[in-house]
Amino acid sequence: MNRKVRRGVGVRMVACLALWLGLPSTASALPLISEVFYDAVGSDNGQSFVEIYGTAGSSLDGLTLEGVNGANGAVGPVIALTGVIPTDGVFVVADLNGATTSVANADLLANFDFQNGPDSIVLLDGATVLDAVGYGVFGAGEVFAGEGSAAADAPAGSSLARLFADLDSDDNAADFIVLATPTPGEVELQPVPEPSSGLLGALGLAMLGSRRRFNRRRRRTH
Ligand SMILES: [Ca+2]
Ligand SMILES: [Ca+2]
Ligand SMILES: [Ca+2]
Ligand SMILES: [Ca+2]
Repeated sequence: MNRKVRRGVGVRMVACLALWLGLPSTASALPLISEVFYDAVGSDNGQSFVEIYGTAGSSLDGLTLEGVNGANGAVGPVIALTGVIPTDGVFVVADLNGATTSVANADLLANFDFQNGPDSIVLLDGATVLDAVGYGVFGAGEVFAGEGSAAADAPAGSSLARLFADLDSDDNAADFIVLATPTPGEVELQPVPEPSSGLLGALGLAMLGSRRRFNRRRRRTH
C-alpha cells in the first residue's frame, strides 16, 4: 500500500470512529407523550395524569391534549396546555379533585377524565398532531387515533409509559409499555453508547498516525 492510499484509509478510519463515538441516539421530534395514567384503582378523580417529555425551556402554550373515544371518534376531554417544559424535560398534566391533586410532580392542573381503552390521547398544535397514543383492542368500526398499532390497555392502577421518553418510532405497541407503578415526572431515556477503551485507543492511534504523516509532509514541504 503506498503512502497516499494509507493516508486515505487513516482519514476514513478516523472519520468512521469519530462518527461512531459522537453518534447521537435515535432522535425523535419533541415534545412527546411519555406516560398516560387514565385508570387508577377506584376513582380516577385527582389521580390521573398525562406526562409530556420535551426540550427544557420550550413553551407548551397553545398546544392541546385531546381524548378520542374509540367507540365513535368523539373528541374529549380537551385540555389547553400552558407552561414551559422544566429543566428535566418532564412536564406533568395532573387531574384535579376539587382544588387539589394526588399526582406527584404536577406542572399543570386541569380537570379531565380519559377513558379506559380502546381510546386514544392526542397531543396537538392547532390541527397538527405532534404525537398520539391509542390503547386497547380496537374492534371493526372503532376509531383508532394513535400511531402504528395500539398499545396495551393498562389495567387499573397501572400506567402506559414510553419505554424511552425520547424515542418515538410512531408505533404505539412498540414504544409503550405497561408500568405497574406509574412514574409522574420521571422518565427513562435512551442509553448513550459508551465508547469502549479499545475503540478509544484505536481512535487515538489513528489520529496520532494522521498527525505524524501530516508532520512528515510538512517537513518535506518546508
Ligand atoms: Ca378507575
Ligand atoms: Ca377531576
Ligand atoms: Ca409519535
Ligand atoms: Ca413517567
